[in-house]
Amino acid sequence: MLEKILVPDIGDYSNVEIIGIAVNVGDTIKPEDELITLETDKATMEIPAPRAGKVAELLVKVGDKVSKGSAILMLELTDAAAKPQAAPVANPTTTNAMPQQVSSSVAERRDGLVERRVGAPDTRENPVERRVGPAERRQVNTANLPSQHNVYAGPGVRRFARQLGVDLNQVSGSGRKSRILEDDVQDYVRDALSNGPQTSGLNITPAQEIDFTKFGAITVQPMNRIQKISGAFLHRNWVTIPHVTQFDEANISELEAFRQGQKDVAEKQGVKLTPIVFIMKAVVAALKQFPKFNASLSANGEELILKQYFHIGVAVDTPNGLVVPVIRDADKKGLFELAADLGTVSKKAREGKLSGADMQGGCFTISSLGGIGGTAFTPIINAPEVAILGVSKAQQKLIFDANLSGENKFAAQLMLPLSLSYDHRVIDGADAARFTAFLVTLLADIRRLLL
Ligand code: CAO
Repeated sequence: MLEKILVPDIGDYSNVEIIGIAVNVGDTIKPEDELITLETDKATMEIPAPRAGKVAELLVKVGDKVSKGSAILMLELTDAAAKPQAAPVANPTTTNAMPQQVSSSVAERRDGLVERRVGAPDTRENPVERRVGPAERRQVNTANLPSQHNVYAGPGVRRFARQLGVDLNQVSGSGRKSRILEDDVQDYVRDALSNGPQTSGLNITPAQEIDFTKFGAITVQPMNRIQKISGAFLHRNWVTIPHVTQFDEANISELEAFRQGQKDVAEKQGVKLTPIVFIMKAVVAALKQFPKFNASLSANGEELILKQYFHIGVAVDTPNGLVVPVIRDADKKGLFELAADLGTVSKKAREGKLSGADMQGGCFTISSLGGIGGTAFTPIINAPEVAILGVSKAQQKLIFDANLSGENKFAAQLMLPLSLSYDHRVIDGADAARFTAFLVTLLADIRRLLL
Protein backbone atom coordinates (compact mmCIF):
# COMPACT_ATOMS: atom_id res chain seq x y z
CA MET A 1 0.00 0.00 0.00
CA LEU A 2 1.41 3.38 -1.02
CA GLU A 3 1.04 6.56 0.99
CA LYS A 4 1.94 10.07 -0.12
CA ILE A 5 4.01 11.75 2.62
CA LEU A 6 3.33 15.47 2.88
CA VAL A 7 5.10 18.39 4.50
CA PRO A 8 3.38 18.85 7.88
CA ASP A 9 2.50 22.17 9.49
CA ILE A 10 5.70 24.25 9.43
CA GLY A 11 4.30 27.26 11.20
CA ASP A 12 4.32 30.57 9.42
CA TYR A 13 6.67 29.45 6.69
CA SER A 14 5.77 28.76 3.08
CA ASN A 15 7.83 28.25 -0.07
CA VAL A 16 10.75 26.99 1.99
CA GLU A 17 13.79 25.67 0.19
CA ILE A 18 14.87 22.03 0.51
CA ILE A 19 18.59 21.97 1.29
CA GLY A 20 19.00 18.27 1.90
CA ILE A 21 17.32 14.97 1.14
CA ALA A 22 18.29 12.25 3.58
CA VAL A 23 16.68 9.25 1.86
CA ASN A 24 16.89 7.49 -1.47
CA VAL A 25 14.39 5.42 -3.39
CA GLY A 26 14.47 1.89 -1.97
CA ASP A 27 15.50 2.98 1.55
CA THR A 28 13.65 1.37 4.42
CA ILE A 29 12.82 3.99 7.00
CA LYS A 30 11.53 4.07 10.56
CA PRO A 31 9.24 6.66 12.14
CA GLU A 32 11.23 9.80 12.98
CA ASP A 33 14.00 9.08 10.46
CA GLU A 34 14.92 12.34 8.82
CA LEU A 35 13.42 12.74 5.33
CA ILE A 36 14.32 16.24 4.19
CA THR A 37 15.87 19.42 5.59
CA LEU A 38 14.31 22.80 4.92
CA GLU A 39 15.98 26.12 5.36
CA THR A 40 14.40 29.53 5.83
CA ASP A 41 16.40 32.67 6.41
CA LYS A 42 15.99 32.07 10.13
CA ALA A 43 16.04 28.34 10.73
CA THR A 44 16.60 24.88 9.38
CA MET A 45 13.94 22.26 9.94
CA GLU A 46 14.22 18.55 9.60
CA ILE A 47 11.08 16.80 8.48
CA PRO A 48 10.96 13.33 10.02
CA ALA A 49 9.13 10.28 8.70
CA PRO A 50 5.65 9.97 10.18
CA ARG A 51 5.71 6.19 9.78
CA ALA A 52 7.81 3.23 8.73
CA GLY A 53 8.02 1.93 5.20
CA LYS A 54 10.08 1.77 2.04
CA VAL A 55 10.66 4.85 -0.10
CA ALA A 56 8.94 4.08 -3.42
CA GLU A 57 9.37 7.45 -5.13
CA LEU A 58 10.91 10.82 -4.33
CA LEU A 59 8.68 13.69 -5.39
CA VAL A 60 11.11 16.51 -4.58
CA LYS A 61 14.73 17.42 -5.17
CA VAL A 62 17.22 19.70 -3.47
CA GLY A 63 16.42 23.33 -4.29
CA ASP A 64 12.64 22.78 -4.59
CA LYS A 65 10.46 25.08 -2.52
CA VAL A 66 7.75 23.51 -0.38
CA SER A 67 4.96 24.56 1.97
CA LYS A 68 2.61 22.74 4.30
CA GLY A 69 0.90 19.95 2.32
CA SER A 70 3.53 19.67 -0.43
CA ALA A 71 4.20 16.05 -1.39
CA ILE A 72 7.65 14.76 -0.37
CA LEU A 73 7.63 11.11 -1.34
CA MET A 74 5.59 7.97 -1.88
CA LEU A 75 6.03 5.48 0.95
CA GLU A 76 5.30 1.80 0.57
CA LEU A 77 3.83 0.83 3.89
CA THR A 78 4.62 -2.37 5.67
CA ASP A 79 1.64 -4.11 7.25
CA ALA A 80 2.42 -2.77 10.72
CA ALA A 81 3.01 0.74 9.41
CA ALA A 82 -0.21 0.72 7.43
CA LYS A 83 -2.09 0.98 10.72
CA PRO A 84 -2.66 4.58 11.82
CA GLN A 85 0.02 5.90 14.17
CA ALA A 86 0.50 8.91 16.37
CA ALA A 87 2.61 11.77 15.02
CA PRO A 88 6.33 11.11 15.50
CA VAL A 89 8.22 12.66 18.37
CA ALA A 90 11.07 14.96 17.43
CA ASN A 91 14.48 13.60 18.21
CA PRO A 92 17.06 16.31 18.60
CA THR A 93 19.92 13.85 18.35
CA THR A 94 19.01 13.26 14.71
CA THR A 95 20.34 16.67 13.91
CA ASN A 96 24.02 16.16 14.15
CA ALA A 97 27.03 15.51 16.35
CA MET A 98 27.22 17.11 19.79
CA PRO A 99 23.58 16.40 20.61
CA GLN A 100 23.52 18.02 24.04
CA GLN A 101 24.77 21.31 22.72
CA VAL A 102 22.51 21.20 19.74
CA SER A 103 19.48 20.44 21.83
CA SER A 104 19.84 23.78 23.59
CA SER A 105 18.84 25.51 20.39
CA VAL A 106 16.40 22.91 19.19
CA ALA A 107 12.75 23.66 19.49
CA GLU A 108 10.76 20.44 19.65
CA ARG A 109 7.43 21.02 18.04
CA ARG A 110 4.27 19.08 18.68
CA ASP A 111 4.01 18.10 15.04
CA GLY A 112 7.31 16.26 15.19
CA LEU A 113 9.52 18.80 13.40
CA VAL A 114 12.99 19.54 14.67
CA GLU A 115 13.65 23.22 14.36
CA ARG A 116 16.85 25.10 15.07
CA ARG A 117 16.73 28.84 15.04
CA VAL A 118 19.58 31.08 14.05
CA GLY A 119 20.36 33.19 17.06
CA ALA A 120 18.96 30.64 19.50
CA PRO A 121 21.43 29.88 22.29
CA ASP A 122 23.37 27.28 20.32
CA THR A 123 26.51 26.90 22.38
CA ARG A 124 28.42 25.88 19.25
CA GLU A 125 28.27 29.44 18.08
CA ASN A 126 29.92 30.84 21.19
CA PRO A 127 33.45 29.66 20.35
CA VAL A 128 33.07 31.49 17.06
CA GLU A 129 32.34 34.72 18.84
CA ARG A 130 35.49 34.22 20.87
CA ARG A 131 37.68 33.24 17.98
CA VAL A 132 36.62 35.89 15.51
CA GLY A 133 36.35 39.33 17.05
CA PRO A 134 34.25 42.07 15.45
CA ALA A 135 37.27 43.78 13.92
CA GLU A 136 38.44 40.64 12.10
CA ARG A 137 34.88 39.79 11.19
CA ARG A 138 34.49 43.03 9.30
CA GLN A 139 37.55 42.18 7.25
CA VAL A 140 36.15 38.85 6.04
CA ASN A 141 35.03 39.36 2.51
CA THR A 142 32.13 37.05 1.82
CA ALA A 143 30.98 38.90 -1.27
CA ASN A 144 32.84 36.52 -3.54
CA LEU A 145 31.64 33.35 -1.86
CA PRO A 146 29.47 31.22 -4.14
CA SER A 147 25.93 30.40 -3.01
CA GLN A 148 26.04 27.95 -0.13
CA HIS A 149 22.35 27.23 -0.33
CA ASN A 150 22.44 23.62 -1.39
CA VAL A 151 25.05 22.39 1.07
CA TYR A 152 23.95 20.29 4.01
CA ALA A 153 24.83 22.20 7.17
CA GLY A 154 23.03 23.84 10.05
CA PRO A 155 22.73 27.61 10.49
CA GLY A 156 25.41 27.73 13.22
CA VAL A 157 27.92 26.04 10.94
CA ARG A 158 26.90 28.29 8.02
CA ARG A 159 27.43 31.36 10.15
CA PHE A 160 30.80 30.02 11.34
CA ALA A 161 31.85 29.40 7.72
CA ARG A 162 30.68 32.84 6.62
CA GLN A 163 32.67 34.50 9.38
CA LEU A 164 35.82 32.71 8.30
CA GLY A 165 35.14 33.34 4.61
CA VAL A 166 34.91 29.59 3.93
CA ASP A 167 32.95 28.37 0.90
CA LEU A 168 30.97 25.42 2.32
CA ASN A 169 30.75 23.92 -1.17
CA GLN A 170 34.42 23.03 -0.76
CA VAL A 171 34.07 21.35 2.64
CA SER A 172 33.45 17.61 3.02
CA GLY A 173 30.89 16.75 5.68
CA SER A 174 31.72 14.06 8.21
CA GLY A 175 28.34 14.12 9.92
CA ARG A 176 25.42 11.80 9.37
CA LYS A 177 24.47 11.75 5.66
CA SER A 178 27.58 13.88 4.96
CA ARG A 179 26.26 16.87 6.92
CA ILE A 180 28.98 19.48 7.42
CA LEU A 181 29.94 19.99 11.07
CA GLU A 182 31.87 22.82 12.68
CA ASP A 183 34.88 20.49 13.03
CA ASP A 184 34.84 19.97 9.24
CA VAL A 185 35.05 23.73 8.70
CA GLN A 186 37.93 23.93 11.18
CA ASP A 187 39.75 21.06 9.46
CA TYR A 188 39.22 22.76 6.11
CA VAL A 189 40.70 26.02 7.37
CA ARG A 190 43.62 24.17 8.98
CA ASP A 191 44.37 22.36 5.70
CA ALA A 192 44.04 25.57 3.72
CA LEU A 193 46.49 27.32 6.00
CA SER A 194 49.02 24.50 5.91
CA ASN A 195 48.75 24.30 2.13
CA GLY A 196 48.79 28.06 1.74
CA PRO A 197 52.33 28.48 0.45
CA GLN A 198 51.61 26.09 -2.43
CA THR A 199 49.20 28.57 -3.99
CA SER A 200 50.84 31.81 -2.95
CA GLY A 201 53.01 33.84 -5.25
CA LEU A 202 51.04 33.05 -8.39
CA ASN A 203 50.29 36.72 -8.87
CA ILE A 204 47.51 36.04 -11.38
CA THR A 205 46.02 39.08 -13.08
CA PRO A 206 42.33 39.20 -12.15
CA ALA A 207 39.84 38.65 -14.97
CA GLN A 208 38.64 41.88 -16.51
CA GLU A 209 35.02 42.95 -16.27
CA ILE A 210 34.07 43.38 -19.94
CA ASP A 211 30.86 44.86 -21.30
CA PHE A 212 30.25 42.50 -24.21
CA THR A 213 27.09 44.38 -25.25
CA LYS A 214 29.46 46.90 -26.80
CA PHE A 215 30.23 44.29 -29.46
CA GLY A 216 26.80 42.74 -30.04
CA ALA A 217 23.76 41.06 -28.50
CA ILE A 218 24.32 38.63 -25.64
CA THR A 219 22.38 36.49 -23.18
CA VAL A 220 23.66 35.81 -19.68
CA GLN A 221 23.38 32.32 -18.22
CA PRO A 222 24.29 31.76 -14.56
CA MET A 223 26.70 28.90 -13.90
CA ASN A 224 24.90 26.16 -11.99
CA ARG A 225 26.03 24.78 -8.65
CA ILE A 226 27.87 21.73 -10.05
CA GLN A 227 29.72 23.89 -12.57
CA LYS A 228 30.74 26.32 -9.84
CA ILE A 229 31.96 23.62 -7.49
CA SER A 230 33.77 21.55 -10.09
CA GLY A 231 35.18 24.72 -11.67
CA ALA A 232 36.76 25.76 -8.38
CA PHE A 233 38.28 22.31 -7.82
CA LEU A 234 39.53 22.00 -11.41
CA HIS A 235 41.14 25.42 -11.18
CA ARG A 236 42.84 24.63 -7.88
CA ASN A 237 44.10 21.26 -9.14
CA TRP A 238 45.32 22.73 -12.43
CA VAL A 239 47.36 25.48 -10.79
CA THR A 240 48.68 23.59 -7.75
CA ILE A 241 49.62 20.20 -9.25
CA PRO A 242 52.48 19.90 -11.73
CA HIS A 243 50.70 17.90 -14.44
CA VAL A 244 52.34 15.84 -17.15
CA THR A 245 50.33 13.69 -19.58
CA GLN A 246 51.61 10.42 -21.00
CA PHE A 247 49.91 9.17 -24.19
CA ASP A 248 49.68 5.58 -25.39
CA GLU A 249 47.51 3.30 -27.51
CA ALA A 250 46.17 -0.15 -26.73
CA ASN A 251 45.26 -2.70 -29.36
CA ILE A 252 41.80 -3.73 -28.21
CA SER A 253 40.80 -5.79 -31.27
CA GLU A 254 40.57 -9.00 -29.21
CA LEU A 255 38.89 -7.25 -26.30
CA GLU A 256 36.30 -5.79 -28.67
CA ALA A 257 35.58 -9.20 -30.22
CA PHE A 258 35.12 -10.65 -26.74
CA ARG A 259 32.94 -7.68 -25.67
CA GLN A 260 30.70 -8.05 -28.74
CA GLY A 261 30.37 -11.77 -27.92
CA GLN A 262 29.31 -11.00 -24.36
CA LYS A 263 27.03 -8.04 -25.12
CA ASP A 264 23.85 -10.10 -25.40
CA VAL A 265 24.65 -12.06 -22.25
CA ALA A 266 25.23 -8.77 -20.45
CA GLU A 267 22.02 -7.27 -21.78
CA LYS A 268 20.07 -10.32 -20.55
CA GLN A 269 21.48 -9.52 -17.09
CA GLY A 270 20.36 -5.92 -17.50
CA VAL A 271 23.85 -4.40 -17.86
CA LYS A 272 25.70 -2.57 -20.66
CA LEU A 273 29.18 -3.92 -21.27
CA THR A 274 31.19 -0.98 -22.64
CA PRO A 275 35.01 -0.75 -22.98
CA ILE A 276 35.30 1.32 -19.78
CA VAL A 277 34.44 -1.72 -17.66
CA PHE A 278 37.46 -3.60 -19.03
CA ILE A 279 39.56 -0.47 -18.57
CA MET A 280 38.49 -0.32 -14.91
CA LYS A 281 39.67 -3.90 -14.45
CA ALA A 282 42.98 -3.12 -16.15
CA VAL A 283 43.45 0.02 -14.05
CA VAL A 284 42.94 -1.94 -10.82
CA ALA A 285 45.59 -4.45 -11.92
CA ALA A 286 47.95 -1.58 -12.81
CA LEU A 287 47.34 0.14 -9.45
CA LYS A 288 48.28 -3.12 -7.71
CA GLN A 289 51.42 -3.37 -9.81
CA PHE A 290 52.35 0.32 -9.30
CA PRO A 291 51.14 1.30 -5.80
CA LYS A 292 52.39 4.90 -6.12
CA PHE A 293 49.48 5.54 -8.47
CA ASN A 294 47.07 4.45 -5.71
CA ALA A 295 48.30 7.10 -3.30
CA SER A 296 47.82 10.65 -2.04
CA LEU A 297 50.31 13.21 -0.86
CA SER A 298 49.90 14.18 2.78
CA ALA A 299 48.75 17.77 3.37
CA ASN A 300 52.29 18.88 4.27
CA GLY A 301 53.66 17.18 1.15
CA GLU A 302 56.11 15.11 3.18
CA GLU A 303 54.48 11.69 3.12
CA LEU A 304 52.87 9.46 0.57
CA ILE A 305 49.72 7.74 1.77
CA LEU A 306 49.44 4.40 0.01
CA LYS A 307 45.94 2.95 -0.15
CA GLN A 308 45.13 -0.71 0.29
CA TYR A 309 41.69 -0.30 -1.27
CA PHE A 310 40.70 0.24 -4.90
CA HIS A 311 37.86 2.73 -5.31
CA ILE A 312 37.68 4.02 -8.88
CA GLY A 313 36.12 7.37 -9.80
CA VAL A 314 34.41 7.67 -13.18
CA ALA A 315 33.80 11.11 -14.71
CA VAL A 316 30.17 11.36 -15.77
CA ASP A 317 28.84 14.00 -18.12
CA THR A 318 25.44 15.22 -16.85
CA PRO A 319 23.11 17.96 -18.11
CA ASN A 320 24.29 20.07 -15.16
CA GLY A 321 28.01 19.47 -15.58
CA LEU A 322 30.75 17.02 -14.75
CA VAL A 323 30.58 14.82 -11.64
CA VAL A 324 32.81 11.97 -10.49
CA PRO A 325 31.00 9.20 -8.60
CA VAL A 326 33.17 6.50 -7.09
CA ILE A 327 32.81 2.76 -7.65
CA ARG A 328 33.97 1.09 -4.46
CA ASP A 329 36.12 -2.02 -4.16
CA ALA A 330 36.50 -2.39 -7.92
CA ASP A 331 39.13 -5.09 -7.27
CA LYS A 332 36.49 -7.37 -5.75
CA LYS A 333 34.02 -7.05 -8.62
CA GLY A 334 33.61 -8.90 -11.91
CA LEU A 335 32.97 -7.26 -15.29
CA PHE A 336 29.18 -7.50 -15.07
CA GLU A 337 29.09 -6.19 -11.51
CA LEU A 338 31.28 -3.24 -12.50
CA ALA A 339 29.02 -2.60 -15.50
CA ALA A 340 25.97 -2.69 -13.22
CA ASP A 341 27.61 -0.30 -10.75
CA LEU A 342 28.60 2.07 -13.56
CA GLY A 343 25.03 2.01 -14.88
CA THR A 344 23.65 2.77 -11.42
CA VAL A 345 26.02 5.64 -10.57
CA SER A 346 25.84 7.29 -13.97
CA LYS A 347 21.99 7.17 -13.86
CA LYS A 348 22.05 8.62 -10.35
CA ALA A 349 24.51 11.29 -11.52
CA ARG A 350 22.36 12.31 -14.48
CA GLU A 351 19.28 12.52 -12.25
CA GLY A 352 21.22 14.74 -9.83
CA LYS A 353 20.78 12.21 -7.04
CA LEU A 354 24.40 11.56 -6.04
CA SER A 355 25.18 12.19 -2.38
CA GLY A 356 28.48 13.64 -1.14
CA ALA A 357 29.46 10.15 0.04
CA ASP A 358 28.94 8.73 -3.49
CA MET A 359 31.73 11.03 -4.69
CA GLN A 360 34.24 10.58 -1.88
CA GLY A 361 37.09 8.17 -1.28
CA GLY A 362 38.23 7.66 -4.87
CA CYS A 363 41.78 6.40 -5.51
CA PHE A 364 42.10 7.01 -9.24
CA THR A 365 39.75 8.47 -11.84
CA ILE A 366 38.88 7.37 -15.35
CA SER A 367 37.50 10.00 -17.70
CA SER A 368 36.14 8.48 -20.89
CA LEU A 369 35.22 10.53 -23.92
CA GLY A 370 35.36 7.35 -25.98
CA GLY A 371 31.62 7.36 -26.66
CA ILE A 372 31.92 10.81 -28.23
CA GLY A 373 35.18 11.19 -30.16
CA GLY A 374 38.64 12.70 -30.21
CA THR A 375 42.10 11.22 -30.38
CA ALA A 376 43.59 12.39 -27.05
CA PHE A 377 43.12 14.96 -24.30
CA THR A 378 44.86 16.09 -21.11
CA PRO A 379 42.60 15.31 -18.13
CA ILE A 380 43.02 17.30 -14.91
CA ILE A 381 43.99 15.27 -11.85
CA ASN A 382 41.19 14.82 -9.32
CA ALA A 383 43.14 15.67 -6.13
CA PRO A 384 43.93 14.20 -3.65
CA GLU A 385 44.43 11.47 -6.23
CA VAL A 386 47.74 11.56 -8.10
CA ALA A 387 46.74 10.35 -11.55
CA ILE A 388 43.81 10.19 -13.94
CA LEU A 389 43.31 8.19 -17.11
CA GLY A 390 41.69 9.84 -20.10
CA VAL A 391 40.18 7.47 -22.68
CA SER A 392 39.40 8.57 -26.22
CA LYS A 393 37.55 6.90 -29.08
CA ALA A 394 38.97 3.63 -30.38
CA GLN A 395 39.75 3.75 -34.12
CA GLN A 396 40.65 1.17 -36.73
CA LYS A 397 44.28 1.73 -37.77
CA LEU A 398 46.71 -0.10 -39.99
CA ILE A 399 49.35 -1.48 -37.65
CA PHE A 400 52.67 -2.96 -38.74
CA ASP A 401 53.16 -6.60 -37.71
CA ALA A 402 56.44 -8.24 -38.71
CA ASN A 403 54.95 -11.69 -37.98
CA LEU A 404 52.38 -11.41 -40.74
CA SER A 405 53.05 -13.70 -43.68
CA GLY A 406 53.17 -12.28 -47.18
CA GLU A 407 54.27 -8.89 -48.40
CA ASN A 408 51.67 -6.82 -46.60
CA LYS A 409 52.78 -6.50 -43.02
CA PHE A 410 50.00 -4.09 -42.08
CA ALA A 411 46.71 -5.21 -40.58
CA ALA A 412 43.67 -3.25 -39.40
CA GLN A 413 43.53 -3.17 -35.60
CA LEU A 414 41.22 -1.38 -33.19
CA MET A 415 43.44 1.05 -31.27
CA LEU A 416 42.30 2.70 -28.04
CA PRO A 417 43.97 6.04 -27.17
CA LEU A 418 44.93 6.51 -23.53
CA SER A 419 46.03 9.80 -21.90
CA LEU A 420 47.42 9.47 -18.38
CA SER A 421 47.88 12.75 -16.48
CA TYR A 422 49.99 12.38 -13.35
CA ASP A 423 51.27 14.48 -10.47
CA HIS A 424 54.96 14.88 -11.22
CA ARG A 425 55.74 15.48 -7.52
CA VAL A 426 54.80 11.86 -6.87
CA ILE A 427 55.27 10.06 -10.16
CA ASP A 428 58.25 10.14 -12.50
CA GLY A 429 57.86 10.08 -16.26
CA ALA A 430 59.40 6.60 -16.42
CA ASP A 431 56.84 5.28 -13.90
CA ALA A 432 54.04 6.78 -15.96
CA ALA A 433 55.35 5.22 -19.16
CA ARG A 434 55.57 1.83 -17.37
CA PHE A 435 52.05 2.23 -16.00
CA THR A 436 50.51 2.96 -19.40
CA ALA A 437 52.62 0.27 -21.10
CA PHE A 438 51.28 -2.21 -18.51
CA LEU A 439 47.71 -1.08 -19.21
CA VAL A 440 48.32 -1.47 -22.93
CA THR A 441 49.58 -5.04 -22.42
CA LEU A 442 46.59 -5.97 -20.28
CA LEU A 443 44.04 -4.47 -22.65
CA ALA A 444 45.69 -6.12 -25.65
CA ASP A 445 45.45 -9.56 -24.08
CA ILE A 446 42.31 -9.85 -22.00
CA ARG A 447 43.33 -13.29 -20.75
CA ARG A 448 45.80 -11.45 -18.54
CA LEU A 449 42.97 -9.25 -17.29
CA LEU A 450 41.09 -12.27 -16.05
CA LEU A 451 44.08 -13.55 -14.06
N1 CAO B 1 35.98 3.84 -28.07
C1 CAO B 1 34.98 3.53 -28.90
N2 CAO B 1 33.72 3.37 -28.50
C2 CAO B 1 33.45 3.56 -27.21
C3 CAO B 1 34.44 3.87 -26.28
C4 CAO B 1 35.75 4.01 -26.75
N3 CAO B 1 36.75 4.33 -25.93
N4 CAO B 1 33.88 4.02 -25.07
C5 CAO B 1 32.56 3.79 -25.23
N5 CAO B 1 32.30 3.51 -26.51
C6 CAO B 1 31.01 3.19 -27.10
C7 CAO B 1 30.24 2.28 -26.20
O1 CAO B 1 30.60 0.93 -26.39
C8 CAO B 1 28.84 2.59 -26.63
O2 CAO B 1 28.57 1.96 -27.86
P1 CAO B 1 27.68 0.62 -27.95
O3 CAO B 1 26.35 1.01 -27.37
O4 CAO B 1 27.64 0.34 -29.40
O5 CAO B 1 28.38 -0.41 -27.17
C9 CAO B 1 28.88 4.07 -26.93
O6 CAO B 1 30.24 4.37 -27.16
C10 CAO B 1 28.36 4.97 -25.83
O7 CAO B 1 29.01 4.65 -24.60
P2 CAO B 1 28.64 5.45 -23.29
O8 CAO B 1 29.39 6.72 -23.25
O9 CAO B 1 27.16 5.52 -23.16
O10 CAO B 1 29.08 4.47 -22.12
P3 CAO B 1 30.49 4.28 -21.40
O11 CAO B 1 30.26 3.13 -20.49
O12 CAO B 1 31.60 4.21 -22.32
O13 CAO B 1 30.66 5.60 -20.53
C11 CAO B 1 30.23 7.28 -18.94
C12 CAO B 1 29.92 5.85 -19.39
C13 CAO B 1 29.40 7.56 -17.72
C14 CAO B 1 31.71 7.39 -18.61
C15 CAO B 1 29.89 8.25 -20.10
O14 CAO B 1 28.54 8.16 -20.40
C16 CAO B 1 30.25 9.70 -19.84
O15 CAO B 1 29.55 10.43 -19.15
N6 CAO B 1 31.37 10.13 -20.46
C17 CAO B 1 31.81 11.53 -20.39
C18 CAO B 1 32.83 11.75 -19.29
C19 CAO B 1 33.43 13.13 -19.42
O16 CAO B 1 32.74 14.11 -19.67
N7 CAO B 1 34.73 13.21 -19.27
C20 CAO B 1 35.42 14.45 -19.51
C21 CAO B 1 36.03 14.94 -18.30
S1 CAO B 1 37.14 16.23 -18.62
O17 CAO B 1 36.14 17.46 -18.81
